[in-house]
Amino acid sequence: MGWLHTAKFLTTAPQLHFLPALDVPEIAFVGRSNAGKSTCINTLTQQKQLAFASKKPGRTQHINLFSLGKQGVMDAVLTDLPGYGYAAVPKQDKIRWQQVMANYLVTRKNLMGIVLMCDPRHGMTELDEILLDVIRPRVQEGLKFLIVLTKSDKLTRSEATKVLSITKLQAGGGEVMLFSAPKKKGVEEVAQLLWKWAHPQAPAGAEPPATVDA
Ligand SMILES: Nc1nc2c(ncn2[C@@H]2O[C@H](COP(=O)(O)OP(=O)(O)O)[C@@H](O)[C@H]2O)c(=O)[nH]1
Ligand SMILES: [Mg+2]
Repeated sequence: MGWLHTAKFLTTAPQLHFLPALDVPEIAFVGRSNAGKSTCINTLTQQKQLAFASKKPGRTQHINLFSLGKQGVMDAVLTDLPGYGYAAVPKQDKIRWQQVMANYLVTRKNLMGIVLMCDPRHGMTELDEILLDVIRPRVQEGLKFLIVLTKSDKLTRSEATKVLSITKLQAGGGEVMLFSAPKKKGVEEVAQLLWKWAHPQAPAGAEPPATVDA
């Protein structure tokens, strides 16, 4: 079983200060509503109930944590942050949520990587750019950063090549990967990268982080 398949719901909280302090590496998933974040997390972890856990009443605007690790030994945590930019959300709630998210991204101690999900048909939106500005100082201090271009099955080959090179210019030192849930494109590449982030000391080939069952 692949490392990401070990994901289990750990806890949920409305704000950073309700989260337990942890000393394992934490990787946060962020993105606009409808960018494909839940689908991506489900595909990577091969577990439908994870994003379901984040959809339970009262949890959609929460920070949801999932533990990772074999034999029940937690060695990393995935964080699902609520999507932003959903037009129907009242303005006060939007502002409140932006503050919760910025607070988490700037001050969460064990946060070591951020995965930004982006629908390549819309490209990087203004809210994505604001998020990049918020995390830039931490990225410059070594925080890992990956932009996942979701739904790549909806692009032609030349569109995909173009959006990949444009997004690489915008990524400010982060990596960019094309992803498609139905085509299983990029699943293995993203899984490998996240495993390397969480296990920087591991020798090459120490663990096969396969996510796709052979
Ligand atoms: N064609 C295609 N559709 C996708 C893909 N990922 C997500 N979607 C669709 O995009 C919509 C939003 O996906 P969802 O995962 O709920 O986005 P979230 O709001 O960011 O969690 C749904 O209709 C998904 O079926 C993908 O890789 N390919
Ligand atoms: Mg979702």
